[in-house]
Amino acid sequence: MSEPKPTYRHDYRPPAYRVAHVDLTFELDPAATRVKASLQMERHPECKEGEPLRLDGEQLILKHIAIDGQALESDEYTLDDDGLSVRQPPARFRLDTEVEIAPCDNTALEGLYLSSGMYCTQCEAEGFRRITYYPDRPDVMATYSTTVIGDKAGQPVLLSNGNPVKRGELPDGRHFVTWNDPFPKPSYLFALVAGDLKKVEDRFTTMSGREVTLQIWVEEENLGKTDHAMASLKRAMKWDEETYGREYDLDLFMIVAVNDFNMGAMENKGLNLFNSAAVLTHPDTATDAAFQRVEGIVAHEYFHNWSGNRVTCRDWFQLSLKEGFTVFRDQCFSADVNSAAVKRIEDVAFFRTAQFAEDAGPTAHPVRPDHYIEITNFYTLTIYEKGAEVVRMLYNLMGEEAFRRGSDRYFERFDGQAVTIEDFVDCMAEASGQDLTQFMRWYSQAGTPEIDAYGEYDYANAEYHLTLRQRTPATPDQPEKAPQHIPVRMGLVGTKSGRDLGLSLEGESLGSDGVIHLREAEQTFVFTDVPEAPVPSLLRGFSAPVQLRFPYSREDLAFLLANDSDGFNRWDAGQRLAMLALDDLIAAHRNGVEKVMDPRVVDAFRSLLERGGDDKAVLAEMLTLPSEAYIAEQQPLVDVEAIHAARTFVKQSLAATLRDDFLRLYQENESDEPYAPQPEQIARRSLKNVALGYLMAVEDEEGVELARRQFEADHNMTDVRQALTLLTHSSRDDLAAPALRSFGEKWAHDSLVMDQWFAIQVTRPQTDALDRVRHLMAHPAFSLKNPNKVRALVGTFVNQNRINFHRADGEGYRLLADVVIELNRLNPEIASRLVTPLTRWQRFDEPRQELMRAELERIRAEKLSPNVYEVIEKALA
Ligand code: B3K
Ligand code: ZN
Repeated sequence: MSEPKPTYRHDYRPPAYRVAHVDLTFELDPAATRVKASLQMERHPECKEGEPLRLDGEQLILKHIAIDGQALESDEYTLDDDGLSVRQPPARFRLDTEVEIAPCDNTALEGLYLSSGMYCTQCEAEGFRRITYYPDRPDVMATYSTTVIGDKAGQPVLLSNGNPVKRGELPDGRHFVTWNDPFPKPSYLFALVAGDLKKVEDRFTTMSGREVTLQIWVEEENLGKTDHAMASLKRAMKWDEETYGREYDLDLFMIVAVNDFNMGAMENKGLNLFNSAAVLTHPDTATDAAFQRVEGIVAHEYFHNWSGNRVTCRDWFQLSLKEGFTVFRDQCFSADVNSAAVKRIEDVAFFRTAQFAEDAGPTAHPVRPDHYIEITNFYTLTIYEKGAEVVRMLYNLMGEEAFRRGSDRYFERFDGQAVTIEDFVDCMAEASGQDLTQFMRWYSQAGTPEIDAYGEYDYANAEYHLTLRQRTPATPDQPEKAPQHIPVRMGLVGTKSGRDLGLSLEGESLGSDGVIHLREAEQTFVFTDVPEAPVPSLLRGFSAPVQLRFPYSREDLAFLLANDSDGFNRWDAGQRLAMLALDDLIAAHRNGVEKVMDPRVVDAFRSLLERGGDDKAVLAEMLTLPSEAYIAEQQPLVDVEAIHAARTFVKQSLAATLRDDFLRLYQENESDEPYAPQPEQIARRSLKNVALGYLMAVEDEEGVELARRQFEADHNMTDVRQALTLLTHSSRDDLAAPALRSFGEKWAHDSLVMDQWFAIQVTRPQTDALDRVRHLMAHPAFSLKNPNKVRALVGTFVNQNRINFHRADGEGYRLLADVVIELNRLNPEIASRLVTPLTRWQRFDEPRQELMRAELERIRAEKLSPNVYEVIEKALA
């Protein structure tokens, strides 16, 4: 394989030829599907005559090519590995091609492939070129008419985008359906599904009174697992009408559940394809977290119909235009229909762990990258989650009403077009009258800005002086950074009153939202009329995606944890307080000194447990210690063992001291009412299960008995999974082994539950975890070809079992490299994602660095896909 070449954003040129309309015909066959494409094309008026026509195409066998009905001579076009060029097409013409493809050999799961015997497609970003020759780029938008021909017995259901317009019988037991999609779309939104599927149907009346049919298509045995997705879809449709004024546009909206899928789901026009894990739920098989994830993903894909499909991206560098905005939209939706404070806490906890790590590692890139080798590698936390944080900052800068005006403007002005991030931000600037020039740096500069803050109370003048200094560390390709425009939402909490003091900045009231704007490298803000000494509450609600440090004392943090009016910052104060104690314990562990628990942390937790009145869901979050991954992210050099030991010590100390409180909490939140995925129930279950986690941390007889009983009671998957996890992660193998066995037998038929069974076992802290991974990889329910299995078993182990993945003997690294090497051949997209933990080698001690690099080198020696090649080269640069 020759070295893959990067694509640069600055090389963008508009397409020379446009496609007005496409007619597709598929004659399905596992090994030899025939695809006929008829493209109505025309040369762009600004393009010169004689400009060659370039079409993308990969792994296609060309059977026929004609222009305006005239077969092309072999000297009129050239074929190569990535496509074909037609020498001198006319200004306006019809191009007909026929190709053969082999869905049964497609293990990359891009293009047309088979999943559990069913035909399905994944075209974003560049999968359509594996289906037919086409200008496979998002700025070519066409209407589609698609005829699918299949076997009546094997594929009774034949689906594509839009509305079905014709169906009929064919000889030899075959039949066909023709679908028409009247909305011009880029090729990445094309979809086809054919198989033996059953549907659940519902209806939705849009705000203008149109009736839309909603269908969820699944394998027969999953018919009982669609209620929640359907209810979520209807909620999302309503929410988008109310919040953004956006209504659905076709008469039919379909969701299909697919077992083999590279990511969560895909927003194909009118025909969303979903990883079955992202759509199927049942109280017996899915946890509360899974119910909430399904709701969020269903909404996300639905919201794309406007933010992505009606208005799409000009090129893939603009990916965050649709993804950042749509994640922001789904986050707001979930916040509105569940506990808003908990949603924010969960999102930020994840963001600060995973996106911060990405931003600090060798694959760091801006929200709008400048170049890529393989675009599939850029479906990242930076494009999605940081992109969403950037949109959230715009929302907060502008306020709800101006933001809505800006989004209306964006959708109206660019409907049916493929546009850029500037187009979006321009609409926001026009709607708000704000100058967003400096703000645009959020899209171009990689790396997480670090703010060092300090404050002083001037008693004599009743002033508080707050100085903020920002700096963004160097990232690959970007040694120098300019200051960002950072909105810092804040309050000053009076130490006497425990209340927010009014904020006047140099005499002027800061208004109710309390946002200060940091634009310079260093700025001092002087607050006047501050009647008492305050503790500053900074970056409320995580108002910007930055790392903020302030020299809080533990007393300050305990004070904020008790008094801050901002729920998010109360939680954050607790996390900071725990972090200070953890830092001491990590040092003690490294120095071989006896560990002593900080009583201030115990007191703070005790107050939380005793004060009552808190939202249960938020309380559960406040009682949860920072994860090992987050703690690691905060350390200059990661000492995996010290982190594990310190965190375990804190958990056990809290459990031992506050045992009775946790027991009471557990009992108070037990319930046998029938399961419902409702916020109050979810809150109660999470609080009860957090309490059980503490009780099991010390493994006293009563805690163990509660876990055993909770498992046996078999009330719902949330409770069963937590009980089984705690037993499996405890020293009580006498109880864990039979529980795992009976669970595994009971659910052997349910692939999604078996994924959980894998994940529970491979997160065990005991030293046998790695052997279990190797052992389970031979289990009949495991397959390297199924991305969910790979994620559940290998992904969970390498990302969530840090102590065992980072074993000093390097066996964890070896296991990962072995899997990546195999997957590089089978499914490059999954392989390059899975390898991530190895790319973070700089963060560890010398011996581990060497072991990790050696595995990266071993991978590099293989014949690599562009996906894995790009990541490995960056990691070893
Ligand atoms: N747009 C898809 C992601 C496609 C990834 C392709 N490798 C799902 C989503 O963000 O909604
Ligand atoms: Zn998306």
